[in-house]
Amino acid sequence: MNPATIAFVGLGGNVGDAAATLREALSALDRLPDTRQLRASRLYRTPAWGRVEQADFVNAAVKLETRLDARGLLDALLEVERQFGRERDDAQLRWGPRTLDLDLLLFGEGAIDEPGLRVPHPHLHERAFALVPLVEIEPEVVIPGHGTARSALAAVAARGIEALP
Ligand code: PH2
Ligand code: MG
Ligand code: MG
Repeated sequence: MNPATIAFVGLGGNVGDAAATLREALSALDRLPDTRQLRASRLYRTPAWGRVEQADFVNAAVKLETRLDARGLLDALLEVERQFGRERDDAQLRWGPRTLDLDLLLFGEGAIDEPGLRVPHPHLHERAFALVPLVEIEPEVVIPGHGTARSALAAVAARGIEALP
């Protein structure tokens, strides 16, 4: 049995009723094997980042304790994305609209750099839509190479991000 590891996952979506999708995805994450949810952020409405000509996103973050390894957790996240109708194919635009995006933000305290699996998420420290919910649940968590989540958020523009009621 693997040791228990703390992981943080970012959730996002901007197609259909993204708030409802994220709420259901949060409970799907809580049901993953050998995994339990320790904390979930509120849902936030966030302006699209990277490719701005698309609908606002809804974003959230969750803190998990898991006995899956990083690859096992990543595979489980991709499977949940598929269950929610996410299609990954060549036609999918980079940074384009999506029903549900689950990103492994942090896994334990270290860094991983393997094909398809990079932790910390390479853009985490520069994306307010990921940092705002992360700071809500764990402001002092360290993003390896970039200091705490709180200090990373202080260095980026976070305009237009609002918690949903
Ligand atoms: N995801 C992207 C690209 N841009 N912008 C916001 N606000 N939220 C996202 O989750 C997001 C994005 C690619 O994964
Ligand atoms: Mg993403
Ligand atoms: Mg993704």
